[in-house]
Amino acid sequence: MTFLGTSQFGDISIFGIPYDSTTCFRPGARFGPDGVRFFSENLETYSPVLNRDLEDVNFRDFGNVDVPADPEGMVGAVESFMENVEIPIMIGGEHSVTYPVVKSLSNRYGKLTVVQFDAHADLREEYSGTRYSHACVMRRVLELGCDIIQVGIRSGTREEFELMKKSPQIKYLSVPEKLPEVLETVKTPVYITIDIDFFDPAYAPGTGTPEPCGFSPVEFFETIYKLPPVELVGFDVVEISPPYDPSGITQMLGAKIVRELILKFWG
Ligand SMILES: [Mn+2]
Repeated sequence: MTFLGTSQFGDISIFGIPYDSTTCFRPGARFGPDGVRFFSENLETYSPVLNRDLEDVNFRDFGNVDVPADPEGMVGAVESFMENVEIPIMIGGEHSVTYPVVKSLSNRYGKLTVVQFDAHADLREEYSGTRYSHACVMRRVLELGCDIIQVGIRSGTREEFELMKKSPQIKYLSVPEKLPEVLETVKTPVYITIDIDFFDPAYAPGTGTPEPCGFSPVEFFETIYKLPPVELVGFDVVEISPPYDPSGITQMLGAKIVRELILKFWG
């Protein structure tokens, strides 16, 4: 199965990374890519808000990357896969899978700005014995020299929140509304990573570590529609866990995010 409306060619490449080996609480995100593809079938290709249609966009679905269970092996496998990808649209998998994608892009483009929609800071130096845990992903991204705009973070350690305040590379937005204005001043290529737990668990219950007091899909999409025309070099949606999503609404939200972001930037 491929993502809704997929054509045979194009520089925009959807792929999944079915990986959740470092998940600390409840695994299941490995089923995210195929779950999002399945629910995408229930979406229209046309976006009434954007007045654009996926049928007018050339993009491919490469299927899923074959990744080993060990974190270093996963990073290596995704990095080699990325050599054949022009514009990555990645469906996770747990959040650790964002690192090798951003690493490949930062080797290609130099300095990047990474916009992170997430409930958790993901800035730990190490977690459960690995530096590549999903709880460390943005710390690793920071080490690549990227600037990070963190949106909606409401969970983390005291040390993580102190790092958010003191690091000149990090800008923290407690609410998404300010993002369009902040992105106006960004001169580097931009990558967007969306951890589905950014949303309130009421809207996105199907995730490994749900965190109360999150945001609504309406708040998110209103922000996305207002974004300035930055040089977007890729994006991902991660941490969707179908086993905890019996109604399918989280996977459906993931599919809609993919459609709207493609149409907003490449439609
Ligand atoms: Mn995360």
